[in-house]
Amino acid sequence: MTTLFPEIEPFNHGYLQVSDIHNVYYEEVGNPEGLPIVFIHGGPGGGVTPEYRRFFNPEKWRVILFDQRGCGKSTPFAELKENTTWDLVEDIEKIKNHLDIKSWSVFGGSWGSTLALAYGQTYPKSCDSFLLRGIFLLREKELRWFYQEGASFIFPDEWEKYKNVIPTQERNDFISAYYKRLTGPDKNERMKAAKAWSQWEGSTSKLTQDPNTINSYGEDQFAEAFARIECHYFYNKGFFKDENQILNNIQLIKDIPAVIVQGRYDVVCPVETAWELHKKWPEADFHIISDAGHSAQEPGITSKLIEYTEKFAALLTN
Ligand code: STX
Repeated sequence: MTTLFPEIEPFNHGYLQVSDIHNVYYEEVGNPEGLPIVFIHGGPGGGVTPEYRRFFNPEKWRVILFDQRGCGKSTPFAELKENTTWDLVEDIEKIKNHLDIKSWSVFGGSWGSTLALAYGQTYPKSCDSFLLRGIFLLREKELRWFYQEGASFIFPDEWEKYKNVIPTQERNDFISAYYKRLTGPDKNERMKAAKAWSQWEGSTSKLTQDPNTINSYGEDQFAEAFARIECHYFYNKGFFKDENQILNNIQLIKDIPAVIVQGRYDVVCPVETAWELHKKWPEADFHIISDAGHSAQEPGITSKLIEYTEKFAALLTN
């Protein structure tokens, strides 16, 4: 099993103004002369953490990580205005151009896989390879599974806490009920909803529940951005015109080297979606990790991802 590379500090960081109101934080780690790769975090609204820098051999890769609009160190915090999938796709291309990069590899898990694919299909010539994990395509059945009924059957104890924030008469549509509270004027209501929403995800992300993960998802700052931004994207169906848009456009990227890594016991983004993607994209390598849930920190998933950052570094160097 391969584990994360050692802790590392950025050699460069900054802000890029991407709209009248939004400034996006980015950082670069590794080798300034190395192969460029962009890290696309999850949520939406999750932000980057120092651990995400460590999937990449720092001698081979120049890694660019950034906080998507409204989260992490990006400003304004938890802002939902001018915050859509297509805004983020443009931000990625703007960061690439700002850093004078011609093309780069794209690494993303969960919502990061959704955004990586949306970006790749918009700017295929910008992409050297794709490393995708815990596939999420934001379709109705995926949202329904996690936020309405399905995952609730596996984690009924955790579900109860998520459910109880919403009065019985509104429980036929949890996403709308949460949206109302997360965007409402009452700060207490907003934070209560934000914590319950975030901790539901924190308590279901790993094969074995980890109290530290659950607590960190429940921290005020993190929960507010994560819950508000996620719910805003899901309430708006990811701003896709057609929920099958990504699956129906794989031909745009099919010849770009790619790998899909998926935990068998992923309860947040069940393997069914990765399987459908694999069927539409047989050219991409496909790995189901037999003893893993959703998180990138699952040992089998971390190991497979690093195997591929090494493999693609060699492939792209020749
Ligand atoms: N959202 C799944 C997702 O993208 C439905 C996600 N879940 N947790 C995360 O992202 C973080 C690890 C970024 C907090």
